[in-house]
Amino acid sequence: MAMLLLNRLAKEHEDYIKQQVHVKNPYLDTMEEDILYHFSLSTKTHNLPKMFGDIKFVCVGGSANRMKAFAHFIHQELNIPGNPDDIQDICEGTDRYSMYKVGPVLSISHGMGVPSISIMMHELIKLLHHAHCQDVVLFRLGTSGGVGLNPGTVVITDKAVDYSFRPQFEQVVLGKVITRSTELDEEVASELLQYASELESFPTVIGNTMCTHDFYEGQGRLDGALCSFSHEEKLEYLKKAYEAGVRNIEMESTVFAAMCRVCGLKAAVVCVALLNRFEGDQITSSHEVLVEYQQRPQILVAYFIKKRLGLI
Ligand code: R2B
Ligand code: URA
Repeated sequence: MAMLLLNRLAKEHEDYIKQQVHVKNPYLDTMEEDILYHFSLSTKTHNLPKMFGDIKFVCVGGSANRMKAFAHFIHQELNIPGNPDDIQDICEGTDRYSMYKVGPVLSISHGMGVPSISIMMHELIKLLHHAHCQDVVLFRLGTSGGVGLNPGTVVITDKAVDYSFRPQFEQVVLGKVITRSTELDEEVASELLQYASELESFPTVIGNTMCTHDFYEGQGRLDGALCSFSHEEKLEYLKKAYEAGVRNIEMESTVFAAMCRVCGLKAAVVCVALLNRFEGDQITSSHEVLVEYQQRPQILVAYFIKKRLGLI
């Protein structure tokens, strides 16, 4: 009997540890105050557990307007009482990022590219840690260039890969390159795929997402201010990417995946393809069409959140 109880307690403790946000920095605990500079928040001036302790889902995306729109959308989807126009930008003290909290959902913008999202992720993960959040799932909701896909197709990322199609993220630390794995949560990805088929609202595939450090030459575009390769070389690279399982190209997934993985956070990347890169480089769809495309990842993730909360 006592043994059974001990085993249960040990299991409960193990689960509790698993659900925590693990910051991997021994210096953090020694700091009297932690200023989350780019969020304009601090452990001394803000009660982070009170403000954020109930967060279960964090949705991040490049544009501040899109993440505000997502906050309004999720407010409506979760039937949260009150006027959505009263949702405040928690980071209004800075114009680096925007942050909105709607019930258990946090919606944050991260800007464009790896350096911008990586600064945001450091401060977000510390925020979740200081707030003692548990069992949090993170989503990047984004736009991307499709590789062999029709515009409007939603891609759930299987592996986030680098320019050589490797599932890893390279970071220079003290002048040396360190490599981290970019594996994402398989369960969350397959749950999302299942929900996409239930929704039947737009084409959705699962595939690898290539993350680059540039929108133009870095993604093999022929329409930048510089172009150091031919049309044929571009197509050859995209063909190789396709053969390696790449279905879309964007600019943040590898560092997002790597940081979540190290800190024990479940994460997924859901991006809509704005164009098929085999067919061109310029984004020619109308504003209205692009706005509708960008709602697709939001619709899918909102459905996931509602399922997880037992609302549908
Ligand atoms: C997708 O779209 C942006 C570039 O237009 C970039 O942030 C990304 O990953
Ligand atoms: N975002 C990208 O990074 N690439 C595209 O082609 C479209 C959106």
